Amino acid sequence: MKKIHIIDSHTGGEPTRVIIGGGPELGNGSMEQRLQIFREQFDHYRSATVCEPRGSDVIVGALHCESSHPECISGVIFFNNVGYLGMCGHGMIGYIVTLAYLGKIQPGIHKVETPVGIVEAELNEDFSVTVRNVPSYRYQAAVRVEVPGEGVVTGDIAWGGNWFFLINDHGQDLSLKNTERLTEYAWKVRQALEAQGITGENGGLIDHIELFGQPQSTENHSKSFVLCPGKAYDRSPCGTGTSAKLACLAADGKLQEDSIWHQESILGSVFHASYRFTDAEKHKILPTLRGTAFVNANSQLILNERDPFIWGIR
Ligand code: PYC
Repeated sequence: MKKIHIIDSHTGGEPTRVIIGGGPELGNGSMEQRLQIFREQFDHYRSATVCEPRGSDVIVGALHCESSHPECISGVIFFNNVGYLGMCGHGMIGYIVTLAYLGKIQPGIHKVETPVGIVEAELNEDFSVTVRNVPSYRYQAAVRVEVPGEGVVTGDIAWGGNWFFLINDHGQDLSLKNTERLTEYAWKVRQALEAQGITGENGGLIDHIELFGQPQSTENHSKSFVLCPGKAYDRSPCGTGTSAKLACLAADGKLQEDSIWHQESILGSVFHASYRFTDAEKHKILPTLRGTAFVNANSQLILNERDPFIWGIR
């Protein structure tokens, strides 16, 4: 019987399941190269870890790897119920808290290699985590898409480590009791973007849809509902989505460098975010996100050869 050692945590309500041992052997290449091997040869480890019956559509998995990059303490590959993520903000916060729980790191700044670049994460003394995400930018503003049954929807396309379509004007009630309708609406937008060939730069698939509205708390600036690639909604404010949001705010001149943006999730959990431009042309930003995660399980997945669903329900 094979065993996979996992640590579960949640970041603002959104779960992360880190594979610490017993995962696939992907070699010594870059995280980008290892992601390709993971996807092509070991995808059954992804489904065994996050899909039913051991997991659920909501769980984001993270494979902990040694990095061959001299600056990095480790590497990580994020995945979900349908595939792989370039970066994951809530997942990185959960990953860092997991490494701290295991005694592998102390408070301070740590560099981690991801398939889309090196991310700097600071474990703070209060055990919150500050993530300096990959360069983010708005690719296109005010893109119109005809959504069957919903009419024309206008949104921005932005990169925050994944591709997002960000919608302010949607007429939907952003509340927890309305998540079924929000999911239906956002999924229709996603399908319409794909059907109409609307993509991120270089044909990048837009697989995250973000709706923004008024926050519950007056301390926050905005509330979001984020639909993830596998149709589950993010319980956290979504780190890469908040990065994409900052890129749009910066491009519109609505948020100054170093000002703190409080992004509230559909649950009411919050990320504190800010940015700096990467270049004099102000084309890209470097976003910073701060949030907190809690470890809530340390366990082993058991893979029994007699189990017809040994590799998950795929
Ligand atoms: O926090 O970046 C994020 C994220 C992406 C998908 C789920 N969470």
